[in-house]
Amino acid sequence: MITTYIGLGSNLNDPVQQLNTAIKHLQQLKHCKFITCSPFYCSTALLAVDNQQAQPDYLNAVVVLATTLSAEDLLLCLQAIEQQQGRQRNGLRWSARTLDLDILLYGETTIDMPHLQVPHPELTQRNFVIYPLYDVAPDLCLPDGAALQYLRQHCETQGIQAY
Ligand code: A4P
Ligand code: MG
Repeated sequence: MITTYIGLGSNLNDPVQQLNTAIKHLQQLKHCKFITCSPFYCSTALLAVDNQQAQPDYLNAVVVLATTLSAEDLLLCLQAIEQQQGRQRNGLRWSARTLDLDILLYGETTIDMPHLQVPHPELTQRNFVIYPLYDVAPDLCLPDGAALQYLRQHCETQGIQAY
């Protein structure tokens, strides 16, 4: 089985309930064993340069799964859960969302396809990913050798707080 780390994010329609519902869905995923979920963090919305419209704060967390699914099949399962929870895409980058599920890491595998990049390309830049990831895997190293402990010690501390 491959250990995979899933990033959860929500800033619409009761984010606490959205994350809790998503966790239930992840616990029921076929070919997956639910390992654990991080604490929740509240963070200021990071806006895209080309979509600067103000947004509500986000709730973020990380779930750990062990799976026999391929990374591509796992992505399809995650997108189905997003759909079930009313995710809408309006064409604008990084718009507010009921639920976003990203594959942060899939074992030690590096994937660079048009529709799937793993590790998630923004992982090392985002405190709302690094904080919860560190909580569930403090000894983890990324495929390029970067230690999560180093990322946690050096990442931005502004704009994030434990929920
Ligand atoms: N895709 C590629 N790699 C992956 C991956 N590792 N996991 C593709 C999941 N999907 C991946 O995603 C766009 C496309 O990314 C998908 O079609 C998939 O094939 P999307 O969910 O439709 O759109 P998105 O989430 O708006 O785009 P993107 O680029 O994934 O954005 P991010 O990185 O998810 O960032 N601020 C705070 N505080 N907290 C947040 O969680 N999230 C975002 C969105 C912006 N600001 C935030 C937060
Ligand atoms: Mg996404």
